[in-house]
Amino acid sequence: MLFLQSKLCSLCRSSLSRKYCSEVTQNKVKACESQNRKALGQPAPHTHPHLLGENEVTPLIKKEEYQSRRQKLVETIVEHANKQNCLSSDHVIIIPSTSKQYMSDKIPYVFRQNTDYLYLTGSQEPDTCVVITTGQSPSDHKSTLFTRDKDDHAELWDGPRTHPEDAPAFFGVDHSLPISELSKFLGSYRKTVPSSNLWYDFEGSSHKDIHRVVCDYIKDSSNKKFESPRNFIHKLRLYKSTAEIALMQKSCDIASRAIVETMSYSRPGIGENQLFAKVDFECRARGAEFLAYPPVVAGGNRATTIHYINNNQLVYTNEMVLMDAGCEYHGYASDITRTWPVNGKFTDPQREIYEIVLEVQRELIALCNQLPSLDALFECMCLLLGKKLQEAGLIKTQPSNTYLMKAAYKLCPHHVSHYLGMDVHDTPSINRNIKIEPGMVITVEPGIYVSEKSSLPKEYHGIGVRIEDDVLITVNGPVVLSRKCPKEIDEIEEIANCENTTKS
Ligand SMILES: [Mn+2]
Repeated sequence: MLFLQSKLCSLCRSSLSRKYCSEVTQNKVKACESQNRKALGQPAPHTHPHLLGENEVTPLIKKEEYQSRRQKLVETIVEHANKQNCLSSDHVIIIPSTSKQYMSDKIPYVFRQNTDYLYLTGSQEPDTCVVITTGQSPSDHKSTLFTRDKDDHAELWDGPRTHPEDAPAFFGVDHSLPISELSKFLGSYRKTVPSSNLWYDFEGSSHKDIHRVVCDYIKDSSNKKFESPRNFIHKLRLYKSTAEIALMQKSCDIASRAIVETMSYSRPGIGENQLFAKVDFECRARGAEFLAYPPVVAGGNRATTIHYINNNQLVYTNEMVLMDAGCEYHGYASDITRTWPVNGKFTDPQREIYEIVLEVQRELIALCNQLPSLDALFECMCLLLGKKLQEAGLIKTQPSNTYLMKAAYKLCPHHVSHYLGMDVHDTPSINRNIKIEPGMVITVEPGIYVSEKSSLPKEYHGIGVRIEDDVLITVNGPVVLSRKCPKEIDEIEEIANCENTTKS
C-alpha cells in the first residue's frame, strides 16, 4: 500500500520516496542518516534499529539492566566475603569472553559468547574481558571493559570492532581499554591494592590468553584468596527479569511454531534430515539466530536412544517422530520436545504410551504450583509413571513405591527437568535440590522409551515418547511458555494428518 513512488529515497537509496516510507523503511532511513556514526563490533541502535531500541545493549536489555546485574554481583560477593571474614575488603572480579573456535584453518565455528560474560556486559565480541573492582562500598565499584585492539587489516576482513572510546557510552561501563593493556592494568592495580580477593574461574576459564595474563597477575601478587564467581553469577541468572521473560517467551513462540510447521510437513518416507532442515529454517525465518542445540530428530525406534542426533534415517508409515528442538533468540534458549505419528495417526500401542506420558507431564506441571525442587519433581515423575504403567498392566503389580519408581526409571532413564535460560542446561552450578521460585524457568520433560530389549510386550518395542515444555514459575503458578506447541492427541493428529487439505 505504501509502494507507490518509484523515486529513490535520497538517504537510504531504496526505491521509496522518503515521504512514503513505511515504518520499517523509516528505521532504515534513520540508520542511513547515522551512517556517519561508526558501526560497533555488534548490533547497536544506530546501525540495527530493527533489532535494538534506545539504550539497549542487546535486544530488549538496556544498559541500566546490565549495570544493575554487575551491581548485584558485587553486592552478593561482598556480602559473602564479609561473612567469611576475608582479610581484605578489596575485590577484583575478572570475567573473560570466549575466543573464536576454528573447525579447520581459518574456518570458524559459529561464535557463541561465554554466557556469564554476556550476562554481565552484553558484549558479543570474542577476545574481550571485563574487570570489576570494588571500592569503599559495593555501589562505587568500577567496571573496565577490555575490547579488541584496533586492527585495520582484521577489521577489513571480519568487520568493525568496538573500540575503547565507544565502549563506555554503549555498554554503560566506567572505563574501557584495549585487551593488550590487561596485563598492565592488573599490574598497576596490584601496586595500588597489594592484597585483594580475586574472583576468577580458574577451573573453567573460557579464554586461554586471558587466563595466562591472570595467572601472571596472581603469581606476583600477595592475593591470598581466589574463588570462582560462577555460582554467584548463576544465582542471579536463575531469576529472569521482565525483559528476559519476554525474550524467552518469544524464543518459545518461535520454536513452537517451527515444530508445528515441521509436524505438518512430515509424511511417511521423509528423511530425519529433512525434518531437521525444516525446523531449523522455520526458527531462523522467524528471527532466531540458530537452533539452541543439535536437535534430536528420531524416527521409529531411534527415539529410544535419548541423545540420538545422527538424524540420517528415513521415517516410515506407522512410525513416530520424536523431535527435541529449540532455538536461541537474542541469547535466550527454548527447549521443546514433541512426538507425533509421521502419518498423522497413532497406533494403539503408541497412543497408550503417549497418553501416559501426557498425563504425567500435565500432572507435573500442575505440581509446580507447590514449588518443589527439580529433584522432587523427578521423584514424582518416577512414581506417577510407575503407577500409570502398572494401571495399564505394563509393569508388574507390586505395592512398593520403590519398586514402581525403579521400574519407571528403567523406562525413563533421564531427569525430568533442568533450568533454562541463556544456556539450554542453564546455571548448571545451581543444585537441583533447591525449591523452585517465581522468576525461574524450568523444563518439564517426562518420557517413556521402550527399547527392543525391554521386558514389555513386543508391540511396545521401539516406541519412544517424550513431551517437553518450558515453564515459567510465577507467584500465580506455572506459566507454560511453550503453550503454542500443541500436545493433545487430536490436535497432533490434525496437524500431522497427511490427508489434511489445509496442510501446506
Ligand atoms: Mn530439555
